Amino acid sequence: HWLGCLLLAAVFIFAGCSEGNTDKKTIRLAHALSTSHPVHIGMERMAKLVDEKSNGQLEIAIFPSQQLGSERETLELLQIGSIGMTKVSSAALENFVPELRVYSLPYLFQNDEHALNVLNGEIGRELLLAGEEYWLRGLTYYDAGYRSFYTVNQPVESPEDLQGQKIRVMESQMSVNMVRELGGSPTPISFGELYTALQQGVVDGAENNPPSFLSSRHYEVAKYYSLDEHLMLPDLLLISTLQWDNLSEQEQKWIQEAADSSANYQRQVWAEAEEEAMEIVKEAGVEVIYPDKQPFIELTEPIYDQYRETEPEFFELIQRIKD
Ligand code: EAX
Repeated sequence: HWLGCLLLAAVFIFAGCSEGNTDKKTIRLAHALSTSHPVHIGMERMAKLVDEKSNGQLEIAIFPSQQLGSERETLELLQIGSIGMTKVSSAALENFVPELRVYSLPYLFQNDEHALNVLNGEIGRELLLAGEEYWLRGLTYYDAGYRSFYTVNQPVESPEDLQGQKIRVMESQMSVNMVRELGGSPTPISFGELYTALQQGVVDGAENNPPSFLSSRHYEVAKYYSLDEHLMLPDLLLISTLQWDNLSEQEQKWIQEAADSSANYQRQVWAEAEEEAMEIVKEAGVEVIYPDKQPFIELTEPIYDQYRETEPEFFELIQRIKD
C-alpha cells in the first residue's frame, strides 16, 4: 500500500491516500522556503488548526524547500489542480495576477502600520481574491518583512555600488526593472537554485529579508548585507479554485479560519525571527550596512511612472490610506 501512495504522490494527484480512513482528505501545500523559516512555521500552525477543527478528517501536507518546484511551477500546478495549495511571494504571482504588481513598487508603504492597514483592509482583500479568475484563490497574507541587498564581493553603500553587479531577482518584471533602475544587472533565478548561483559566481548578490537570508544559508556566501529595505512584499497563501470548489462549505470555513488565525500568529513569530536572524548573521561575520535610502528612493521613481501609465488604480487607493 505504501508503494501505491508513493506512486500516486509522484503523479501529483490531490486526493490523498490514507490508511484505514477512507473519508480523510489530504491537501498538498508546496512552497520554496526551508522548515526553519517563520513563514513555514505560520503554515504549520495553519495545518495544525485545520487538523484540530476537522477532527483529523482534513489534512494539509506541507512540502517545503522547493521539493515540488519553484514558485512559478507550484503556481502552475495549482492552476491545473495537481496540488491544492501553495505559498509564494506576491512578486512571483505578478505573471499570473497582474493586479499584484502594485506590491512590487519600491518603498510603497510609509511604515509597518501603513502596510498592515492596506493588507488587512479592503484593498488587501480585493488583491488577495484577484487571482480567483486565474484559478488561484488567496487565503491570507504572511508577513515577509523588508527586502534588502546582499552581496558576495562588494558592499552596497549606495546605488553606485550596484553598477556591474549581477543581482538575482525573483521571476518578476517589476523586480527586474527595479534592479536595472538602481544600476545593477538583474538575473531571475528561482530561490532554490540561488545558493549554488551565489557560490559559483553566477550572480554577485541577491535581495531578501533577514529570515530568508539566514534560513537559506546565503549568508555563508554573501558577507555584505545592506539594509536599504527597498521592498515590502507580502507572502500569499493560495488554494487552487479547483480544490476549493471541491470542498464542503464547512471545510472551506475551517481552512479560511485556520489561515486567518495562522497569519496573526505568524506576525508575532516574524518580529522575533527577524531580530534573531540579524544577530546570527552578524555573529557569522556578515557586515551589515545601513545605507542612506534617499538615493534608492529617487532612482526607483521611473518604476512609478511606468506603473502609473498602465494601472494606477490600486496605487492611488494605497496612497489614500496613507493620508
Ligand atoms: O517567497 O524567492 C524569493 O526570494 C522569495 O523570497 C521566497 O521564495 C519567498
